[in-house]
Amino acid sequence: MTLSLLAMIKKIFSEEISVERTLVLVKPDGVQRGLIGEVIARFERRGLRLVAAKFMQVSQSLAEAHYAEHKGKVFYDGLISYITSAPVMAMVWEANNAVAAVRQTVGSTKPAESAPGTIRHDFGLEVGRNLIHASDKPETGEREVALWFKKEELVDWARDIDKWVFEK
Ligand code: IDP
Ligand code: MG
Repeated sequence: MTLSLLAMIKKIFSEEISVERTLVLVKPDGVQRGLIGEVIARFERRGLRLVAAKFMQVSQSLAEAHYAEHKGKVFYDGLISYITSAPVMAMVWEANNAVAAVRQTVGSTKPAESAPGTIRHDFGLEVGRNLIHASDKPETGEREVALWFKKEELVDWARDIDKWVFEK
């Protein structure tokens, strides 16, 4: 009891690090253009740990639930038809502060404004064909992972190299 309280206090005051899970989708354009492997390679070599993956056709209801925050916007209908137009590769990646790290590797929403070296910059030109989705906040990551994957599809595992990727 005392020990776990101590551990909690230590965690709150000593570090900003938190293990996060983030949802990544290779969108239909990324799949059609043969970029699934490229996207996976970038997250793998950065050190993130894969927790789940499935190749799937997105239903209308899943698309609407996923993009609920954009309902009513001018691009909403186009966005729903884009994401349901062909299969996607849905994945969950995990790391300390994974959400921000993955968004950084993905690049800005508009490929034309994304930094060189990011996925959206290196493979895209237009916002309506920006190849990839990544959760934007830790809370969004939790919500989206739960929306796209059942609990039993998420694999809890450790890698032998984790100590060479994560300091703590
Ligand atoms: P994000 O994917 O970087 O989080 P959001 O603002 O959440 O960006 O928008 C969700 C998705 O909606 C974008 O990735 C893009 O596919 C699409 N989108 C956003 N803004 C526009 C737009 O102005 N025109 C067309 N599509 C858009
Ligand atoms: Mg978003």
